[in-house]
Amino acid sequence: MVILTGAGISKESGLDTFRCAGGVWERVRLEDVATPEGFARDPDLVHQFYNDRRTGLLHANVQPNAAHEALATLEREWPGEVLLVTQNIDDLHERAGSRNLIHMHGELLKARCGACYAVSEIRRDLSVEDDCAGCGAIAEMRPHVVWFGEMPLEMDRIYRELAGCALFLSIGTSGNVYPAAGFVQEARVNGAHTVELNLDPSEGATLFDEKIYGPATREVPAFVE
Ligand code: BV8
Repeated sequence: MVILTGAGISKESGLDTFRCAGGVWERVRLEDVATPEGFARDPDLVHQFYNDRRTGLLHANVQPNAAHEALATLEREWPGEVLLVTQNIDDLHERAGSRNLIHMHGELLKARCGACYAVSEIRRDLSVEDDCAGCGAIAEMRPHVVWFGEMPLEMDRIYRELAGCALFLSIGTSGNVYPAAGFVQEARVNGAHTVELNLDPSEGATLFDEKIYGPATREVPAFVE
C-alpha cells in the first residue's frame, strides 16, 4: 500500500490547509514565502513565515488526530506492507506512531545549511543571523522544506513503491501540486486500486476507482477498520 497525505489530514489537529477558505495561501503569496527566489529576496519574511508555523505546530493543543492514529495502526497491522508519503511538513504522523514515512516536501522541525547541506533538528526560531553548527557558514541556514521549483525528496523510492503497489490511498490533498498530484496516475497504470479520502473532490477525483468524502477523523478510521 502507498498512502499519500496532504494538509487536510492535519486540519482537525488545528493546522491550516493551503487552499481551503481561510487557508495559508490566502494570507501570504506562495511566490514570496515558498520559493527559492522569495527566500533570496527577503529571507526574514520567509523565516518569519516558517517560524510562525513552527511555533503553531509546537503548541500543546496541536496533537495527532484519529486519522493519523488509524494510519499508524494500519502500518502495525500490515508490517512491511505500508509506505506513507506525506506532503505535510508537520510531525503528526511520527507522533501518532507511523514509521515507514517519507516527508517529500521536507520537515518544519528541521533546518538545512545552504553551504554544507547538513540537516539539523530545530524547535525554535531560525533567522539569517544563525550560523551552521557543522561548517560554521554564516546566514546560510534555511528551513529543510521543499519550495516550489525545488525537487521533492526521495522521489526514486516513491516511484519504485508506486510501481509495485496494489492499493494507492490519497488522503486530505487537493491534488493541485505536482509531482504528488500525479501519483494516482502512476499507481493506476501499474494496476493498483486507487482510493481518494477527502473532505470534497480533489482536482484528480475522476482518476480514483473509489471516492470517500467526509472529515478525515471519521473516514480514515472507518476505512482502516
Ligand atoms: C517540482 C512545502 C521540479 C512548503 C510545498 C507552473 C509554474 C511553476 C511550477 C509549476 C507549474 N506547474 C507545475 C509546477 C510545479 C509545481 C506545482 O505543482 N505548482 C502548482 C501550484 C501548479 N511543483 C513544484 O514546484 C514541485 N517541484 O516540480 O520540481 C524540478 C524538476 C527537476 C529539478 C528540480 C525541480 C515542488 C512542490 C512542493 C512545494 N512545497 N510544501 C510548505 O509547506 O510551506 S507544497 C504545498 O502544497 C503544501 O505544502 C502542501 O504540501 C501542498 C499540497 O497542498 P495540500 O496538502 O493538497 O493542501 P490543500 O490546502 O491544497 O488541500 C487540502 C485538502 O484537504 C483539500 O482538498 C480539502 O478538501 C481537504 N480537507 C480539508 N479539511 C479536511 C480535508 N480532508 C479531510 N478531512 C478534513 N477535515
